Amino acid sequence: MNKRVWLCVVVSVLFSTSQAQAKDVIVEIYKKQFMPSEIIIEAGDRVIWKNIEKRQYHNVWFKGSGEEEPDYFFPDESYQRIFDQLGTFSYECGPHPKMKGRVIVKNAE
Ligand SMILES: [Cu+2]
Repeated sequence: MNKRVWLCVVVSVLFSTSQAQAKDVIVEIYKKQFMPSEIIIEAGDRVIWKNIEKRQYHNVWFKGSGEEEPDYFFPDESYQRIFDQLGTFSYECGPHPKMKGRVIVKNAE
């Protein structure tokens, strides 16, 4: 195997490995709580917030990041986001500011 082919194999293996590691992490919303309220994930993971209330709507607002408040989502709906940046990201629910959570993004090992 010449050098270039070898490099190509190594790169594609690394790439497919990092792709395979990205995972979905579920946060359920019930009785006006994010469960769990704090999660630790790796860069590239996707967080899916599922509203499992009977009738209450919510949103997931990263207010501290200076973002606009997103739309509400209703029971049986979800909201999702992929985290590529490392750091701690706090959020709350726009209509219910007592509902707070945070996402801690660490480097994939
Ligand atoms: Cu809410």
